[in-house]
Amino acid sequence: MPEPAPITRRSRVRELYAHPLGRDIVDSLAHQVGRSPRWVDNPLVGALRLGALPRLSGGRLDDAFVDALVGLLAAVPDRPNPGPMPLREAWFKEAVFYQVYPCSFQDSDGDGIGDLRGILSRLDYLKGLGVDALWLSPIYDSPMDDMGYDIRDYRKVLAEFGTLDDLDALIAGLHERGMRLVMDLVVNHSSDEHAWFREALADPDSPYRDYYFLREGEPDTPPNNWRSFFSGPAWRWFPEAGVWGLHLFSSKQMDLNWGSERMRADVVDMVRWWRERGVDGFRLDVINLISKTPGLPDGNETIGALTGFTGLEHYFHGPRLHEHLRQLRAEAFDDPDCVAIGETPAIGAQMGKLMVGDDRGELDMVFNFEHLENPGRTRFDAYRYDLRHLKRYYTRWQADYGDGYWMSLFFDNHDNPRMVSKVDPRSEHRVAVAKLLATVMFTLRGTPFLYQGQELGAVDQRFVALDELRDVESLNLAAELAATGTPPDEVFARVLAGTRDHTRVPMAWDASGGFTTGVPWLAGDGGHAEINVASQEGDAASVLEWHRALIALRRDSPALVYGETLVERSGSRVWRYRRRRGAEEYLVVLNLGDRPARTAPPPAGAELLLASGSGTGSLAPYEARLWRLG
Ligand code: TEU
Repeated sequence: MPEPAPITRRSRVRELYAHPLGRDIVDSLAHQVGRSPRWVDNPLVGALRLGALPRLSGGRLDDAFVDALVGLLAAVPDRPNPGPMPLREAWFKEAVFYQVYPCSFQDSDGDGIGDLRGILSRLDYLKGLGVDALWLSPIYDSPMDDMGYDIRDYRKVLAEFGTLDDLDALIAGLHERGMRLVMDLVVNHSSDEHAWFREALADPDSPYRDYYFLREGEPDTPPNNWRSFFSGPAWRWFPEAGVWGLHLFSSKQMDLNWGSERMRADVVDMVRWWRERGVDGFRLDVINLISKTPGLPDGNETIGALTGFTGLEHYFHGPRLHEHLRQLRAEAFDDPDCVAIGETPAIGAQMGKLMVGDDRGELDMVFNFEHLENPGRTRFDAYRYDLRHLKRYYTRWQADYGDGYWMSLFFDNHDNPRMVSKVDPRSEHRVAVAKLLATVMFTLRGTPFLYQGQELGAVDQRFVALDELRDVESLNLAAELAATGTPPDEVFARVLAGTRDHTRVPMAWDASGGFTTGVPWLAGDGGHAEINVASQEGDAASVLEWHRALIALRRDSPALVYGETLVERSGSRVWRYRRRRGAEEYLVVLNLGDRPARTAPPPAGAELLLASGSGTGSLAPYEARLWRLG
């Protein structure tokens, strides 16, 4: 394959689109402004030169934007297409993962905060559901400014969660049951209370000084114009040391400098230490953000306005990202059985492939987020999610990811409201929507990741006031909106639409809660008292039993794990696809809307395995059906 020509101002839009990063950027911009990326296929659009975009966009894009784009693509070398790669089998492709949010899963000592002993006591429930691997959100020692994503000591367990002995017991408990443990690895930043940071701040000559981005200066002028994901500037002034410190997230989450070789070596040591404790893999928090453009130049204002995050182009896919990931893989997760899942906000399919390709030696899977919102929408918009977007998105991704790349499949996590509520908040549709989403997750190609409570069809919490919320992102956003004069009821409505606390409420084990004997740290039960484990267990019509059935089926069906995906033609409101491997074949038919829909019957001889409605004739609203064809 010839090396593609470098992208310059004279390049054409179609050349930009042929570059992996360029393509993702175009797709993502199209997504943000609510347009189909297919406009690039129009020969007139494809022939446009990048340098002409400012004039043609009527001022929405400026010259600085084009320069930023060109600079970005130059910093990320393209790679020749590796050609077809064989399908590699692996435990983590066959496994069902389940994310536990430690604060809210099970409290064992009545302090209202979930803990490791509590999780241990629920392993049989998870095993019974068919879960193979548990992903634990951070349990490390932390001041909990961002619920543990601000780590004070990477080798210690937060006292409220238990001890290292409890963690060892959890690992043993999982392994005895044939299950595995994936830990959250948060190394884009550490807490400002981490010993490295305290030493770096206290002593300009400390070897830890270059573990972070600390810049001397004046209290009124931050070193650049970057914005934090959690509102406000990405810089905090430390008057005691006369320095600014970079924090892309909260002001207590200081970004680590991956340019420091010693810092990287310390991270590798720490990861190896966890590996030796028996951990089977890692979910790498915001791992695509670790490499920053040297010199930390100002972000382009147009990109800032389009994305809401000024500076993004200088770190979302930085110049040394792939080098750092390869080092981490080679030195810390050299065992192919140790799974590495990257959490990668703001990247698209092509950049994802650069990290997970079997030829890359980097990660095994990434979490992308574009399917979680409809085009033109953000998490803080209150709207009904249109499932036709999900169909388009997954159809595209499944076709684009050949055998050499593997996808993660997920809807709920600790950073997003419940997908069921976003699709249709009306309680009469809850069960059908939850079953439809589960059907997609367990029958498409990719590894399913359940989030606690999703298996029950849990819905958003009905918070009634701002003071019920605990999440730093929500509270900062509320303060920012209030400061710009937004009326209080509007502030609350906006924050409520997207608050991460919706999914952080305690797990509902029975009608009275069952999470704690004390007062829960965050009020709520994930919806109504009737959505709980006890009321669904053994009820064949329940969302929980639907999950159990699908998971069991997937376990025994290589076609559902490794098979090719063949999308059938249908009206836009219906999604039909087959999964096939050798002689084994399945057909999935889904009604994506809230009205009945007609669809062709399955081929003669098909055996109906599961239906969330009647299984014959027209599809009921959101009905999901699954047939075995051969
Ligand atoms: O999340 C990163 C991330 O980009 C988001 O999902 C984030 O919650 C939000 O959208 C920013 O606007 C990871 C963790 O999952 C999250 O809980 C942490 O707060 C964050 O990183 C920082 O560690």
